[in-house]
Amino acid sequence: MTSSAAFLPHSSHWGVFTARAEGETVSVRPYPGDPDPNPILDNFTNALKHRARVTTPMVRRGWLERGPGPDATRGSDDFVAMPWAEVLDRLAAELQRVKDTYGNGAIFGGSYGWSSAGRFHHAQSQVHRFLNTALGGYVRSVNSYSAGASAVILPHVLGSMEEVARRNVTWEQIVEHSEVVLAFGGMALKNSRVASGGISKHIERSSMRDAARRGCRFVSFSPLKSDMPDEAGFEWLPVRPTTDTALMLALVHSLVRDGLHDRAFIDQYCDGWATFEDYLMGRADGVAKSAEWAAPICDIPAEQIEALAKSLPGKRCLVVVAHSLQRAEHGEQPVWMGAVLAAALGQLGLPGGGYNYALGTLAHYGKRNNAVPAGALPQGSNGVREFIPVARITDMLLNPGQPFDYDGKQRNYPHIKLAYWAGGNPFHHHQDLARLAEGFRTLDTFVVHEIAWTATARHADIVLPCTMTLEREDVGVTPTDPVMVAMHRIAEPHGLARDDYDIFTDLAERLGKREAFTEGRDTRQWLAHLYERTRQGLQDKGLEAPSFDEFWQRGNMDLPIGPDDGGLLRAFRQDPVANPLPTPSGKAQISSPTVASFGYADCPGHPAWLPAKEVPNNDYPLWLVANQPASRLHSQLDFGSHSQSTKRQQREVCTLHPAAAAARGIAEGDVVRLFNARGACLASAALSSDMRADVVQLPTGAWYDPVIQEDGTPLCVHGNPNVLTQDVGTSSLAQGCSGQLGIVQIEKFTGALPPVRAFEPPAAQTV
Ligand SMILES: Nc1nc2c(c(=O)[nH]1)N[C@H]1C(S)=C(S)[C@@H](COP(=O)(O)OP(=O)(O)OC[C@H]3O[C@@H](n4cnc5c(=O)[nH]c(N)nc54)[C@H](O)[C@@H]3O)O[C@H]1N2
Ligand SMILES: Nc1nc2c(c(=O)[nH]1)N[C@H]1C(S)=C(S)[C@@H](COP(=O)(O)OP(=O)(O)OC[C@H]3O[C@@H](n4cnc5c(=O)[nH]c(N)nc54)[C@H](O)[C@@H]3O)O[C@H]1N2
Ligand SMILES: [Mo]
Repeated sequence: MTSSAAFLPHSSHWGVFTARAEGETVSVRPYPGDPDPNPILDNFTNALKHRARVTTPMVRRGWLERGPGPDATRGSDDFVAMPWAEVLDRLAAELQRVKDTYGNGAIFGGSYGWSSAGRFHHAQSQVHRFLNTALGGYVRSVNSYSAGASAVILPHVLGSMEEVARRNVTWEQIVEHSEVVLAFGGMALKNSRVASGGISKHIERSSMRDAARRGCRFVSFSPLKSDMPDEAGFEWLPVRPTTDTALMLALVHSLVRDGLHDRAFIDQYCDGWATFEDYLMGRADGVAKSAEWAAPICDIPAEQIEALAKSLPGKRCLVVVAHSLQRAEHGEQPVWMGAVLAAALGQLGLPGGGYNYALGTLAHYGKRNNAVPAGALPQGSNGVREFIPVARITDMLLNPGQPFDYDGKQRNYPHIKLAYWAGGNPFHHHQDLARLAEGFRTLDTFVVHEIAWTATARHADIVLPCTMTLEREDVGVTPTDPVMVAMHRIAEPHGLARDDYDIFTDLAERLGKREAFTEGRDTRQWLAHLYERTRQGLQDKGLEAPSFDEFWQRGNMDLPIGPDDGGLLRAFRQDPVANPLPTPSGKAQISSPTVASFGYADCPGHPAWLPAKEVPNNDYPLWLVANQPASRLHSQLDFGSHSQSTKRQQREVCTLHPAAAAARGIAEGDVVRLFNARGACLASAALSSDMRADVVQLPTGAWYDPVIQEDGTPLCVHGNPNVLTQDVGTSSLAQGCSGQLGIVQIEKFTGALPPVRAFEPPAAQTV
């Protein structure tokens, strides 16, 4: 039992902390050494016993009465409470039925999502391990919503996305060396205060301040001024969304025209420059990608582009491209072009210079890596080879058997009968939610483990209540933070909630595979087993290596950190023969014969300006920027007190320019309706002149709460932008998520304001 007196250590994706539960409330204190704690921690304070929690296993009435099968009432049906033993019997039988009738290739366990920070109760790892060890495999998903395009393009150009983002330029180097930081998509503190697995010290704000004080010049290219903190003392270039590649091309054009590009560097370290230069200078297509050419495309004056280009040569210059730019049509292009810009300046691999994809978007980047490893739950081996790029979920559900392109190969969508989700919220992360709901209605059975009644849980057939992180023990550690946390249990599980691990153990038992799933370990034994990897690493280095019990008693433990060595790009720069890049030429691919050989018109063999298909028009004249929320992580704990404190009239707040508002008779605080052909949502309007006038910004994460409009499309009364976003891949190459941007019209909402019911459980629960 937990003593209510002591504050005990715990960790979350938004920071390390200590906490104490008293009745329904939790008091939270950030890690004492954290200079800039994340206010998202406050979302824990009222979460434990919130009415939105799932308290008992629930089964959808239609599934119970009519059995498994496609069902149009999924998402609007009632639920029936069922005892654990009975629901697990039925679920085990259904898993066995689907496997026996259709094979493992009919089970989707993609289960994308961030779940919670502990390494053992990492829900995705748990569900994957269960499906592998107890059933023999499942159709998986590859890549992420975060970096769907960059994960595929970067290995063709420089090396793996993780290497280029995470073992590269550090904040220490920026403070010491950088003279110019060109940040495409900005470097918003709201984003860099989050890291998967938890972080103990948030240093981005002070690093930008210190670098700026030394004289480092920060330039933020973004539709929103708020994407970089004042501490950076930055210049703001409000580029038109989706057009950064044109802007970067123009910068390089200006350098090449004036002979200011670093030819010696290009000759020694780059492959395929000539092909690219033919395109850049217009020798290939008759169009020079000059500043005059780019200016009307990206809405930045040509003189400003020219002046910026001229100011860069000879300076220690770092190019940064945010994840957001590649979460859009042709998202591969700015990621590739950022690398080419840094190469043209001869900066790749220099301390504080070159190209660090995604630096500033997450607290993982710009940090040194730990010198000792951390354990991870082994996932077993998967007997199914088929996969989908993660954001093609609806395409898969609606088009079984149909072909799709991916990274040079054509594949076919599998025919899925059962989907199993634990630790993710597709009705948060996916685009075109009406279409997603249609996809889920084709299933025989949809199983979800959740802590709360998200829209995903509401669309499921079997909803199993699981513990939230505060209700269980775990080990918190991430490779880019030196503090390892013994995550103590802060409170008893709410209602009948159980750990994902215990649920899967009991299901594995029913399938005759308990031992294969558990390896005979209970939770504490697994924690000690995972910890052993780190303890061994400490011992191998001749460092103090406390036993698990001692670590557990101490609560927090400092791990040794590795050198600030610049990773693969620095090693390559120092000795390109001994340390070639993992590309076909061993050099930076300015153009790529491999990508060219795929023959994709939407992703040619060198970075290119390719206009998006969905751009503002007469009906929907504004860009929607659907970016990450400041007040929570994605949709997690949207009912938490910090997230709630930022809502107005219970709705999410959207921000638009005073000119756009005035033209529509919209005033600060009005409830507005954002709409396009796919659907609509309500939000409370805030006005800001620190943004482009053709943009309306609505963050993701308000829980989907639909009512059906007259034309049959959904109106989310709470403010979820994914009713509006389009569900298309970034290109045939990566098929990544392109949900960052959309097109909308906006009007003052004058009807009777519908209540927000997102946090009301769908049916009376019996506990
Ligand atoms: N329009 C638009 N859409 C986007 C984006 C965008 O920029 N624009 N960004 C995308 C990006 S980058 C991402 S990463 C995704 C994020 O998408 P997700 O990762 O799916 O979002 P989360 O809200 O973090 O979902 C985690 C879920 O796990 C649940 N959970 C927490 N702990 C546990 C646990 O221990 N067990 C179980 N079973 N469940 C648990 C939480 O309650 C929550 O519902 O969204 C993407 N969607
Ligand atoms: N508080 C908080 N922090 C988070 C998260 C969260 O949910 N909440 N999620 C985390 C996750 S999983 C990820 S992957 C990262 C995501 O990191 P990002 O994807 O980089 O974050 P976003 O906030 O979606 O986008 C950053 C900014 O890019 C700008 N932008 C959009 N389109 C364009 C464009 O075409 N050109 C230019 N130049 N700028 C553009 C927008 O103004 C936006 O504010 O954030 C992480 N950090
Ligand atoms: Mo992400």
